[in-house]
Amino acid sequence: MGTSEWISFPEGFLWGAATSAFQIEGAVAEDGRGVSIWDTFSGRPGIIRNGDSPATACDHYHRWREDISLMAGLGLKSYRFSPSWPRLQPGGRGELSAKGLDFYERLVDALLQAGIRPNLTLYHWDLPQALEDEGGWAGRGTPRAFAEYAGRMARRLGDRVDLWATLNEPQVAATHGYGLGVHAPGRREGRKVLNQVIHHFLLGHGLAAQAMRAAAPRPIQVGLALSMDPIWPTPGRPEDLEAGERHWTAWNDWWLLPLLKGEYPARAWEWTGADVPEVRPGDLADIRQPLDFAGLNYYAPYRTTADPKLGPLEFARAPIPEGAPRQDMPGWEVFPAGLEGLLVEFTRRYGRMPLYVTENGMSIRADAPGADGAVHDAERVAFLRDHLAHARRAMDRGADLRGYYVWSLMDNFEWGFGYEQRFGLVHVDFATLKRRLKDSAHWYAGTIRANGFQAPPPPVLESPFLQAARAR
Ligand code: IFM
Repeated sequence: MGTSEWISFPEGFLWGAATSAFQIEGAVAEDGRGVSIWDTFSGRPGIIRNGDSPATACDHYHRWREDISLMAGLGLKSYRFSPSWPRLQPGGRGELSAKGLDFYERLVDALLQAGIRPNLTLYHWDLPQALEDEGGWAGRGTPRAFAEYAGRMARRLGDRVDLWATLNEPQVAATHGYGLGVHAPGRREGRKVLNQVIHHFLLGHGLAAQAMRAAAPRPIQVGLALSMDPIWPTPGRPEDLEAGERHWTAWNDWWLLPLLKGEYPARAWEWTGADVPEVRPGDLADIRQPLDFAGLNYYAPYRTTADPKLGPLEFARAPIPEGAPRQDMPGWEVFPAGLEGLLVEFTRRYGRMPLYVTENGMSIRADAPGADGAVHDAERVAFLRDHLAHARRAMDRGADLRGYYVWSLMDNFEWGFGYEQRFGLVHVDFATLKRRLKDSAHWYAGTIRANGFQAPPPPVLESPFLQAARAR
């Protein structure tokens, strides 16, 4: 390594790691847990790689004490997790189940006792099947039920949990679940229904935020975790920049403008024509609730490129540049400057507001203990170091970044990829369920302790949007 510098973070920066219920808990039929769309979907033949079953996952439902000890050992300041909705409301409505509540209350109490601040995401994709049977997110019943659930949860846990996200990556839940059909519930709807699903996710967020604030016994912070398209058109190609700008309007603004301003982007609405969703009076006011923070999940850039064959709402992706590093998720390039670009670009377009990187991480399929018993994931160490270095520079450039969560605390059930893709700081042997800290976990623990790390200065790679804005 050439020259390197000390990169330090402000006092109180929230160092965390993240998981989600369906990916780690297991115990799918225990203590009255209901069925979620992911139980149904993953049970269909041929859906999950290698026929892997989520029934046990990391067995966190039984091993949560050990998992909290691991977190405490790492020195985590915060842990981002999601409760399982069907464990709390097996049919998606009504009183919260006593056993379900008991589990999450014990978890939260133990986190607090270990000095770890819980950051709770209410919806990480495990919709109760009973609600999908009524139409799921394509209908208005689901956002209403979600708000009712959110209010009940905030009433019960709002005295101890102060950081709440309504939804995780609703963009992915909508497109993959209701458009492409590769995530639960596996529907392949046309554009019109998909836009309605998106509208109902937004509505669900807004109704839930209101219900949570009304019900919480003390003030809580409410936001959501977004997977925006981290658009990075090819610098110096005006046609790509134009395509990228259109992509940003039609996709990122489609989610962000209703949330922040209570309106859909007018240009994109025109392009959408007859496929616009039904928006009832009052919906947009319900959607636009004060956001205490925005969570941004970042993995890989979207290199939008112009393609004259495509309509205004379609986007083409340029191939990953030759020789560029990749992670093991198919098509995911490693591009740390993209995180800086996203944080800076978000702030430039939507204004300065508290931000968290609610997910960032790298999958290495081959992670396994070596002869010395350790897991040497040097690439993940470099990945985390480089992304954090760029995130830190984004802070100097005006992004109000308050914390960072590694995806994931431990290897887990990676949806359609089953257990094949490993994102964890902690290695899980899925045969024995033994946990083992990887080298990246040790590196992260040292970083948290020192509130900084030694790294080569990150390259200056300005977002093409900003370059263009400057040139104007
Ligand atoms: O595992 C997922 C997570 O559930 C949502 N964000 C992306 C991660 C990696 O694919």
